[in-house]
Amino acid sequence: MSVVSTLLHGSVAVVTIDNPPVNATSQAVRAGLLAAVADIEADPGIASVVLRCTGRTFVAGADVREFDKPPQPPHLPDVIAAIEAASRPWVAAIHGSALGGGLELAMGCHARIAARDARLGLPEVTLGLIPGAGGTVRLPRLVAADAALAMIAGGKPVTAARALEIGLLDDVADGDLTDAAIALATGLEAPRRTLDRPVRDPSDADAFSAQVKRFKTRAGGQLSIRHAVEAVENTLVTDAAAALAAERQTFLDLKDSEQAAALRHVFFAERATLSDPRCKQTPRPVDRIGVVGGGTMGAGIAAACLLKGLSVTMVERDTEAAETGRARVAETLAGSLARGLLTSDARDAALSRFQAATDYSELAGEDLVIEAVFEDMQVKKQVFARLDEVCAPDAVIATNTSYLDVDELAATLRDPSRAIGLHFFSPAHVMKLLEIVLPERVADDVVATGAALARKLGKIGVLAGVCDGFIGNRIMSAYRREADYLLEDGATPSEVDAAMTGFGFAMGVFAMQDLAGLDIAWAMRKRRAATRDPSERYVAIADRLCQAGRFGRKTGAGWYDYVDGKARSAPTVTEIIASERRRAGITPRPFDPEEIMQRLLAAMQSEGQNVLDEGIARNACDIDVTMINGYGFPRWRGGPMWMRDRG
Ligand code: 3H9
Repeated sequence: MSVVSTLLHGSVAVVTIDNPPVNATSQAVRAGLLAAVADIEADPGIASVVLRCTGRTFVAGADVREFDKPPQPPHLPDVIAAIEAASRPWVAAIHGSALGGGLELAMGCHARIAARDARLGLPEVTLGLIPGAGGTVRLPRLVAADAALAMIAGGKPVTAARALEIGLLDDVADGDLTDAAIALATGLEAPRRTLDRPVRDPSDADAFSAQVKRFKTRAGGQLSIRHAVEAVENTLVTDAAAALAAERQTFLDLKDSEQAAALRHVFFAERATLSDPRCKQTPRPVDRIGVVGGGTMGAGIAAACLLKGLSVTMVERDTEAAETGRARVAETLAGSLARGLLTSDARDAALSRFQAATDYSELAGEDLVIEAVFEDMQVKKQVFARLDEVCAPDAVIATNTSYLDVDELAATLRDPSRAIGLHFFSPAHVMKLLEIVLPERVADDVVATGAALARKLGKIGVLAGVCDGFIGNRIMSAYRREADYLLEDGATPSEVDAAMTGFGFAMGVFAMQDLAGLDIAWAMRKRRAATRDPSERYVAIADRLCQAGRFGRKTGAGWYDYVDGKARSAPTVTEIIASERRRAGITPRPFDPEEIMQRLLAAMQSEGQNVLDEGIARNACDIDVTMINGYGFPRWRGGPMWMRDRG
């Protein structure tokens, strides 16, 4: 069967692309489309054309797997040009997603109609690219330049309703999409070519300049965003042919860039984290979730589940704590409502699926229960014991611990095979990463259940073995330790933080500690002091800060002083660092940002290798995905292990 086929409905030719999984414009599709154009042009009986796809989506873009190989003709811009130049009108019928080259194809058609739940976007920047088949030239001719810039430089798709509102779609279909597209095509007399339209200036010139500036700032070191902005600016002042040529050249240059290779690596790595055969087993049900603990983490987990349509019962120790937990959940959902992420009806529906209780017996009917109580082994063991009593025998019992020994916890259950670690990141309803921690005796279908929950929540699940800190926190501890060494060796907190933000982290390690609070890590260090290897280098600067009551932003002072919420370098900290250097007999020396980053990266990579050697992570890709989605490692650099392996 050909990947592109044509059927006649009266005088309307329906051209169908069938290239699973996402109808990417692979070479065979491009060739098939070009042949279809030629056949249709040669048939005088055809009055108009509908372009549609089978399967779950319209064309989701160019075939990313082809980007590592030399381009094969026919090239997508030429295929789109042939469709646009056709003598009969073509209508794109969009279901699922029209992304990247898929949307460019649709914009080369002479009209567009979409199913109500379709999404349209140009996500190329997220792959280190800009659109390469006319997207930056055609979109600003269909929609105002500000809306075009938001889509091209932001990379986020828009809903069908929004696409209709801004002029990207001609219609939205509620019934059968192909029938509606045929009706639309039948009513069109002549092709209206997008490239013949004038560019649509921004609705507000000043706001547009500010938007351009915002994107350039947000780009940081990511080249694709910067180039995307420049391509739109160029389209507004250049004729279409010159703008197309410039866009194509930039696309080809970026396609071969290190950043695009890194982002492609991340794209495929994120989709492969749950490829373990256990994740493909039939999972246990995960519709009804129990959460023990209504603190920040518990409430965040509850909200994450409610936002994805699950039912949640939260249990707290007393009525007051249950009420506080309920209020936290309601507040989180209100925040999502305010940001337009859900409607008020959906919020009300979510709240109707939620109850906060004080009696563990309320958890008897839940499919999976996650404990999110205080990070203390004894407290967590008590919770597990209660859960073992009340939960159904096949319910999965999960812990949200970020460090503790999940094997030890699992062993407290009569059936340890139903225990698993589900390490969410805060805020749990926002952060994409979910470490699925596998104790030794976990049942295969419990692993599948953890994976199924990650998918349901729209999170990237990464399988991790049991150790202190699993994948992410363990690597994080190693580079934090290295950052402390750097301080003692001569760098300042702000130099380390600036090196990290210069590298692409949103925040440096010391500013981050100030945000999270220094006291929890201090308490942990004190607990572990007795078991510390005395021959290992230990930097006590953070302890000295805590002894001085500097717990971070919440106390107005930590690694920095905070005045009106702004961080300033702190003379007290400078003194503490100097005295610790003297105590350790270290003569400080200057560090440049490159050396700082080299040392932090080397620490991450070497701990990453330990994590691999011990089988805590399945592969290096999972480590990269973890550090990017849980710890702010810049995505466009591909992750620490990718950087190491690229040399
Ligand atoms: C572009 O278009 C450049 C043009 O401007 C210029 C050209 C000249 N290629 O995500 P899923 C695979 S750049 C190859 O789990 P979902 C994916 O690896 C492109 N393969 O499904 C996975 O494979 P496997 C711009 C692709 O339902 C399977 O499909 N477009 C591609 O959660 C299912 O993927 C994009 O960036 C691809 N383009 O989400 C869109 N896309 O089964 C990227 C997916 O072996 N794609 N695969 O693991 C997506 O955003 C999502 O896949 C989509 C479906 C929303 C479509």
